[in-house]
Order: sequence, then C-alpha cells, then structure tokens
Amino acid sequence: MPTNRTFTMIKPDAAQDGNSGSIIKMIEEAGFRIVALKRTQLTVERAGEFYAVHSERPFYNDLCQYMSSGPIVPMILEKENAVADFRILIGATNPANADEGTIRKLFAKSIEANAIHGSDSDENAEIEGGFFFAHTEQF
Ligand code: IDP
Ligand code: MG
Repeated sequence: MPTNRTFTMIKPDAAQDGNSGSIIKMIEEAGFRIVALKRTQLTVERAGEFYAVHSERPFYNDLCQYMSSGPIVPMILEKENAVADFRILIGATNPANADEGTIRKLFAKSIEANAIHGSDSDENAEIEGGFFFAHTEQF
C-alpha cells in the first residue's frame, strides 16, 4: 500500500559545501513535509549496508568510501505520490543528464558525488527510513 512517504539524504558533498539549507528549502517549497531529519555520519561498513543492492557494481567500494567521507542529512518526507515526485525533483543520477532546476543539476559535482539520494520505491523508502530512524510511524 502506498505510504506517501519517501526517504532522502543530503550526501557529503552537498552537506560539506553548506548546501543543506538551500536543498531543504527546495524540498519544502516542492510540497514535501519533513517527517524526520538529522545530521549524522556513516561508517564505511554502514554505507556498505545501505548500498548492499549495488555490491556487485564496479563503483561500490568508491561509493561506500565517499558516502562515509563526511556528514550526511537523512530525512523522511511526506507528500502525495512522494517517491515518484521526489525523483523528479532530484533529477537524473548523472548531473550531466539532469533537467534544469533539479537538485542534482544545481548542486551535484559528479555521477558519484551527486548531492542527494531518493528512494526508488515505496518499499525501499520504508526500509531506508528505518535504517536511520526508529518508530517513524509515530512521527
Ligand atoms: P540513484 O541514486 O539515482 O537512484 P543508483 O543507480 O541507485 O542511482 O546509484 C546509487 C548511487 O551510486 C548514485 O546516486 C551515485 O552516488 C552512485 N553511482 C551510480 N552510478 C555510478 C557510476 O557509474 N559511477 C560512480 N558512482 C555511481
Ligand atoms: Mg537508487
């Protein structure tokens, strides 16, 4: 059943550059309600767990190093059609292919350091939110 929730995290490149506030403003202006938010940092092992689905991809080890290289800002967001609408707001994985006005077009540095994560399904949004926040049903 759709939950109207998605999960996101501002990645180390964007957090380090002081772009968290600008990105959160775009998220709120696009109609998403912030259900949960914190600033934290992953160990390389935790990053590996989060991205386990990509463990066979050639970029996996670099990705885990990068994702543990600095603070991140994970969030649970709520909006009708949240997962699909949020993927539109962030743009393509590779910022070179991202539409004008998307978060990745504005803030991403590369296909790896691409500023922000967005869940790809309701099921993964639930799993990924639970990876960072406990008892989210109470929020
Ligand atoms: P997504 O974040 O747009 O859903 P995925 O294919 O799920 O993209 O990849 C997860 C993350 O892995 C990307 O956001 C990016 O940080 C990194 N990544 C994806 N493809 C590549 C690549 O070809 N080279 C380096 N890093 C990549
Ligand atoms: Mg993905």
